[in-house]
Amino acid sequence: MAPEIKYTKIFINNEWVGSKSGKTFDTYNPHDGSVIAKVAEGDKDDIAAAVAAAKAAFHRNSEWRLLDASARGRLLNKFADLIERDQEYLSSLETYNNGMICSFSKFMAQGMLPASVRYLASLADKIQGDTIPTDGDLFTYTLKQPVGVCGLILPWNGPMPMFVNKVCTALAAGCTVVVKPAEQTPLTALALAALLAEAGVPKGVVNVVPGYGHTAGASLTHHPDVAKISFTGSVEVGKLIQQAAGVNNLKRVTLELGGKSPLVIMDDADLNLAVPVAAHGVFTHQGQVCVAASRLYVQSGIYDKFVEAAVKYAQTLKIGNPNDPTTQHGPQIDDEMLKKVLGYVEQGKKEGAKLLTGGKRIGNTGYYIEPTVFADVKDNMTIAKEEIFGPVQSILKFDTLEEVIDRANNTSFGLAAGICTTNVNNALQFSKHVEAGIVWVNTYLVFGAQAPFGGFKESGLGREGGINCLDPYLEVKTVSMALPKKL
Ligand code: TXE
Repeated sequence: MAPEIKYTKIFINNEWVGSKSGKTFDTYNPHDGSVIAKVAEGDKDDIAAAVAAAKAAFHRNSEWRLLDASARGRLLNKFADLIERDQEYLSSLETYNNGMICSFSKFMAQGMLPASVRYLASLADKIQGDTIPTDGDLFTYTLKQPVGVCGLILPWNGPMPMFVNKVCTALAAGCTVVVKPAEQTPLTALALAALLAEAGVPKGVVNVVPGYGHTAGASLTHHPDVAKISFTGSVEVGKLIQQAAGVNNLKRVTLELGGKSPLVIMDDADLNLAVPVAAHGVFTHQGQVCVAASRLYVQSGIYDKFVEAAVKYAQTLKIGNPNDPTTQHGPQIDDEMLKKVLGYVEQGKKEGAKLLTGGKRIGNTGYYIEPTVFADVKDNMTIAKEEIFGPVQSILKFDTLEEVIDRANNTSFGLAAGICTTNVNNALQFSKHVEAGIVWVNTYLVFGAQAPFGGFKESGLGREGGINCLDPYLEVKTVSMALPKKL
């Protein structure tokens, strides 16, 4: 049964309002392409109202600024409790609006998201400065203070985790936020905002403005009262955001961008482990994952055997309605991405890669694509260079570890990497020399809020998660006080 759609408006000052223009946009169900709801379409004026609310909530005498740090932590813990309470609803809404298979959206709402929120909540009262032994008769210390109003721009591929991680990091640091969810997937962001209000977040601290990137998103990035932008999305838009920060008020910028992540399978790998790890790495969420293992390097000694097993594995994935708990492979997000991914498949064939399974659209309703495996892919082929963001496994052959490290690094991306090997030296060498923000050994796609996440090179700027994750949301202030005599 379809989940009830409770919220479709803009959320400002803990109230639901229509867009100032009166405009709405349709949001869709990727399973069948049907319209789910009309959502208020925010633009420049709505962003201005949301930023004004967030700015007022950040005033030094505001309820939010006067709250004890530990109280911010408790408030976030309450939010985690509410996510757990509403886990069924939230996961069904995510599946409905995003096409994420329900076993995955449930895993998030039940465990991963509350755990992340609780971790971030635990950091709220650990923000500490230093006392510093400066020369002379001075007492010097540092204060770490929230940077101010943060603009959080979200992608469609993980609407709930993106909202939860970005918002709770900013709130733990004491900032206020304006969130711009992706135009494809506004619904869970709105439902989560309602839970934050229920948890007791004062008005104006969290504001959510659904709308398009070039309008609402761009005005957030250009707004002079926004102190920081945290963005997850394409490299192209990431660059626009950094430019906007540069020509305006030098906003702080955190960017989580795309990838073309290499996974290396050594001759000595355990194939019973490596084949599913590689499939999980690229087919999870239909390949719509920034860290997708989209360049699969297999060593020559096991190449043929591996390719055969990889094809068989891809063919066993159960494709179907994402609401069915046994489904392993659901739809792509929309028609645009469907066409884009199928375009890459055609390009792969044209450039001489060997298509061994999949490669076609399934049916005519919804946006389903068969899990696809290409072998004999070469480094200079388009499918080995560009982010496909779809269920396409591209297998390349290599001979030595030295060679594969160079080839793995020969890209402008640097988000994730992986290696399957039973030789610890291979694992250590590869992990040291590969240019990537996260490296997995004999596993792939495992995350924890306790560990930093982010990319080298054009895959991003800064890190999210981990013990230092509040730092990008804080300014450091040095205070030096003259004393009659050194202490
Ligand atoms: O991303 P966009 P799209 C990659 C993936 C995908 C490609 C395009 O390869 O195929 O990007 O996806 C907002 N100013 N990733 O078009 O456009 C937009 O409204 C401010 C990787 O969906 O970058 C949305 O909220 N904001 C990725 C968000 O940016 C703007 C996740 C992302 O949209 C804007 C998604 C502008 N000028 C896509 N233009 C990952 N790293 O996980 C757009 N936006």
